[in-house]
Amino acid sequence: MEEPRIVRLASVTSTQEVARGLPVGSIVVADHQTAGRGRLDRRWEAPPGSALLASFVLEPHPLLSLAAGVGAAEACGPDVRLKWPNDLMLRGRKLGGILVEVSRGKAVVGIGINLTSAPPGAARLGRPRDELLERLRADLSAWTSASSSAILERWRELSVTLGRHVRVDMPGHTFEGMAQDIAEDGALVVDGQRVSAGDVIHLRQRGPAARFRAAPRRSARG
Ligand code: BT5
Repeated sequence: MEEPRIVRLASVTSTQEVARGLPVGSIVVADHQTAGRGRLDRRWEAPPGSALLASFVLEPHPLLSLAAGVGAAEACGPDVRLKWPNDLMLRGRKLGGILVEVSRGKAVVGIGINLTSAPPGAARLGRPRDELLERLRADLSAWTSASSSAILERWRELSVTLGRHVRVDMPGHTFEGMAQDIAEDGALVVDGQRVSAGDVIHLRQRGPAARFRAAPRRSARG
């Protein structure tokens, strides 16, 4: 069996492209991406050397996207929260993003986190890259082997989306409603409707005190 590899690159189109050819357990890290990708064919932009840009090759898992979000949020630190599906948020601003791509029995989880600079309106973490990469490795590995109920419970605690009035943008369909819960399969439940792909926009801000408070603990279901 092919051994997992850690590939460090100065520049690459996208770490996702290199990672998809490597065995499970491999990691690709780059200083710079010339064609960094977000979800839904969007771009991920970061000046050279300013961000953690990494792709992890993992076993597929039904709640991989949520598990990766929880692991990445915990690796970043106690103030980092999750906006559905798995934007990393710091004090109401986007700190990082996660792109999960599954093909041929492997999942490639791409994570971009702003460290020393961020686009206007976004946040940055100001932590050394290699130390954060080590934490990410450990936290992703722990959360991708956790039970579904543990992943869902922790995601609910870290979420800044639940309890918010949101606009849901799906291909060909937009509606507004209350983000009520996350379903067992990771879909967001908005006014009773399941949303499993697309974007949500938070419509009304909570008060300033509530915004920086940890989400209340919810008990695990079932
Ligand atoms: C994401 O997409 O948030 C997933 C981003 C994943 C990036 C990593 S980097 C390593 C790996 N290799 C890749 O090629 N990709 C992964 P999405 O939710 O679609 O958000 C994309 C949107 O975020 C863009 O349309 C911009 O509005 C915004 N954006 C772009 N660069 C950003 C940055 N550095 N910080 C904050 N927001 C950014």
